[in-house]
Amino acid sequence: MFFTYDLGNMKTRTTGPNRSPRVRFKPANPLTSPRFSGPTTFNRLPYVPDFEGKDVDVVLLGIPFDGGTSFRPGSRFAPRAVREASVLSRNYHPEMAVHVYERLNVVDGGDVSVNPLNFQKTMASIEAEVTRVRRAGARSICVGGDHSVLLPELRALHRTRKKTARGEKNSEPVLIHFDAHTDTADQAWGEKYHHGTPVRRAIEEGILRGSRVFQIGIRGPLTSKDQESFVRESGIHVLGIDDFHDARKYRAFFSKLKKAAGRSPCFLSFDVDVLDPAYAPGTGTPVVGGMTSFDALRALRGLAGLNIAAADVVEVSPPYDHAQLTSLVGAAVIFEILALMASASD
Ligand SMILES: [Mn+2]
Repeated sequence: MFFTYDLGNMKTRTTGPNRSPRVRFKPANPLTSPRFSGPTTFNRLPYVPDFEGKDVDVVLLGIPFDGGTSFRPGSRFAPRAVREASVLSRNYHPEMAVHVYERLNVVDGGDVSVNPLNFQKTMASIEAEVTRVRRAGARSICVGGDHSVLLPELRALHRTRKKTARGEKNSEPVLIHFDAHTDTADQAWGEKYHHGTPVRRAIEEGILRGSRVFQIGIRGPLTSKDQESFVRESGIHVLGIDDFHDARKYRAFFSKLKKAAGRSPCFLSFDVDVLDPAYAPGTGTPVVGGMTSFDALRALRGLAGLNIAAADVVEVSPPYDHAQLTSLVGAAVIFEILALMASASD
């Protein structure tokens, strides 16, 4: 017998206020096809690269690109490794009391076509693909790739923002950024674009306001004190790792973030190096003294109710991983993001 998706779940149903029939895409059922069988897609979801017109809510995209790395390469292999780790993903999130696939049509949209020898062409391709997802009325969750992929994703979010009656773009986006680093560096070897610069470049391009950026888990050491000046001058909010472990400062930061975000579209960018290398060793630029996996999941769950419009999970580097530790983190974070999106949808 050949592997099949659980087509019984893909029946046409009547849901929602407009009672439109919706095709449901669901993960393959592990009780009929074991988790180690069949094609390896994100969360064992159907592979649907032509997702337009299918009433899809979320498209998972791989970005197998590490041409922006300044130290350890290898994140080009992350989409494949995270897909493999994600076969253990499940459906129901008990802590948030949400069944993801009862609320959302989710598919694996495949990989963005990258050019490993051409940074700018790859950036353009990422922007085009995320734009395609958004024009199809869906949200994107991209699995990098190194963190340079964030900039074209933010460009796509900016390009597809809805306009107000007066023709202005409304609801300024908020960036919620989990990372060990602020990613506000300037040049490296004379190059403006690499995985340490996407937040700075987005602010300089005017597609993101510094005061709408909330960074969590940041820690040193830094190359020089100057590295802090861009963050300070642009008004970025930082919850450094010491304050992350101070309950009062933690609560104050998240309440400030939620107040600022309101119903605005939020971009959630999760760099796995926010975790201590003990929990996520397979990453491009490890920094000791980070948070645990549980700390990260708890912080993500604290974002329930926000309008997560797009997200990414970046900097998993499988060649430096052991026993799939880091890939499993990547897969777990994807599920948390899906649960956040599901809990905020009606
Ligand atoms: Mn980063």
